[in-house]
Amino acid sequence: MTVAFVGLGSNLGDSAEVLRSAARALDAVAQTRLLRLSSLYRTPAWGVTEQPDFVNAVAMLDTGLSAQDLLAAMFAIEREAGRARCADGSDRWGPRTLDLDLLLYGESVIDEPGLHVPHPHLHERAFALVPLLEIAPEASIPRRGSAQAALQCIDAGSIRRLDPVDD
Ligand code: PH2
Ligand code: MG
Ligand code: MG
Repeated sequence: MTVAFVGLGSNLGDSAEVLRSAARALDAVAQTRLLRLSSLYRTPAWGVTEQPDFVNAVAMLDTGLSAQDLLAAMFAIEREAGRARCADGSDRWGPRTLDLDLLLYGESVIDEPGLHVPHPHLHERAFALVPLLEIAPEASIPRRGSAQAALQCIDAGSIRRLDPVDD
């Protein structure tokens, strides 16, 4: 079994409900159990900033699946949530109903077409590091060091935890 961390993001539709339902779907994946789910956070869009704020969270899983099989299960959950992808990848940075990113898979370093673990941007994204550290304060990013140290290098000031009643 391997402990894996998955980033959840949405900025279309009822994002809070989309994320909670995605967490239940991750728990239902074969050989996979949801160990922890972070709070939900409202975060300004990173990259292409002219789009609505996101709601982000991180899930900690225990899985018997390979990273490749876990990723395939994540894509299926995205599709179920109504996520459409452009074949040419042109919507990569645009609004989405659900985005699931494999952030960490044990201590593994994987670089294959379509599968890069640790997630190449994890260390520079407060919207992933803040929820990750909430549920795994000791998390470390292979080849980069502690997640805590990574967060200290970036601005996390505009990440807001959603009140359970305020989503
Ligand atoms: N995901 C992106 C691009 N920008 N910004 C925020 N705040 N949250 C995201 O999940 C996010 C983003 C591409 O996947
Ligand atoms: Mg993403
Ligand atoms: Mg993604």
